Amino acid sequence: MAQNWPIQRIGSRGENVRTIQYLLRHHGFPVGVDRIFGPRTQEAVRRFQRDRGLGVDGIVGNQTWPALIVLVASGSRGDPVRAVQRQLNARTSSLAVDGRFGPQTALAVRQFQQANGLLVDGIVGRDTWFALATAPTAGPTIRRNIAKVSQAERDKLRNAILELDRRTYPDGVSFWDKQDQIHQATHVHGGPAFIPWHRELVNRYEALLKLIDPTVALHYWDWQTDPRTSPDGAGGTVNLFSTGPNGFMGSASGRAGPPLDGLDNGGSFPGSRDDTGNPADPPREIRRNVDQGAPQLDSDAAIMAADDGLPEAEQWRAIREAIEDAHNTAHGYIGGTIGSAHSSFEDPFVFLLHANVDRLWAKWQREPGQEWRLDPARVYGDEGTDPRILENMQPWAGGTGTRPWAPPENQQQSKNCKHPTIVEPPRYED
Ligand SMILES: [Cu+2]
Repeated sequence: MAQNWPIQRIGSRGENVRTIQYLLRHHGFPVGVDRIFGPRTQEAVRRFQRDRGLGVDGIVGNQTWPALIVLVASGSRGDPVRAVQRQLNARTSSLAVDGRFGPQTALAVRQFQQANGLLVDGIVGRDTWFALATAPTAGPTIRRNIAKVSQAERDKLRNAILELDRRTYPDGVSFWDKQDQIHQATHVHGGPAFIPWHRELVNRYEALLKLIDPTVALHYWDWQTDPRTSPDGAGGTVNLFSTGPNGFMGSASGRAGPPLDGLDNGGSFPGSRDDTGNPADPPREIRRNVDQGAPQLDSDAAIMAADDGLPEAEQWRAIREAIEDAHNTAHGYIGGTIGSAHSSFEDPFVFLLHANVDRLWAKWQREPGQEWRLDPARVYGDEGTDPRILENMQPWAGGTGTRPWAPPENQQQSKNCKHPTIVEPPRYED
């Protein structure tokens, strides 16, 4: 198969330029790594081409790309690994760009290979380099009100959600079914870790969605609105519980059904997860029992005011309790599968709800004049020394036996609620 590598020349910018700069450095042609293909990069390319007996034109295309790339695999070190880590981060990963090809990088490479239909071997050879140079990269992720984005955007999200059930971890559990297993293995409700733990869950889920489609974002349901008639911002309304193969989240009452019908066992108990206890089997049924009207819960402004007048050390506890309370009401309002903490992550709608939980935390963190709420040492106030804040988050730290974060894959990642990737709020548009 002829590979048409993306042509990079003077004036080009972006991740591929940075990759070329890293690779030039690796081959002994030092150049700044700044993502801009300027005269110095051009000159380094010319010298590289002369050195390799290639046509000397200062342009990186089908001739020069294959000469620049090197095999990168577990144990590799240096600039080529940095190039791979940067490319992966431009999609979905949040790897440390440390030039060391360890287990996290290997996992990210395998996920990228899986998402792009490549041989899944965790080795960055020619085909994987080519895919890294050509597969779409993610734009900045901004989570928006799901009723106010375009129909095409909702369709894209739905498609990615469904596709996650077709990709599996090494234990045979699909990326989608894994979410329920994670939630069941880890009980963090009603305490200081509830909101940060769910931020990690939501971020990781969005990263999986981006493996399928790098342009997708995990938008949120504004729980002040009836999800059947949520204002679209243009004078109309959107039914988030639209049904049929081209619908969004399926029915608001009874079994969700199409388009989510592939995610449950059609309502039948035999062979369901509830019957076999096997997380790889679908749950019996995704059910809804949405109440009349909109949920009866505090306005965003009232939630944001929950900590007013309190000393800094006590503000976090007040706000997290107010958010969790409203969240509990929202779960009960949707009812059915989401109405029970035990089964709520069997229904994809839960992520739209939890993106809203996270949005409110982010909103509070970004209130003007309150920069301390972005500081890991201060954001949790007097709960900052609570063991539940300080212990590494499970199951990703490998402590619950949940694969692939436990043996035999051992892809554990240790971070607690103060980790910068937890405290730094994702971007939301109100
Ligand atoms: Cu919840």
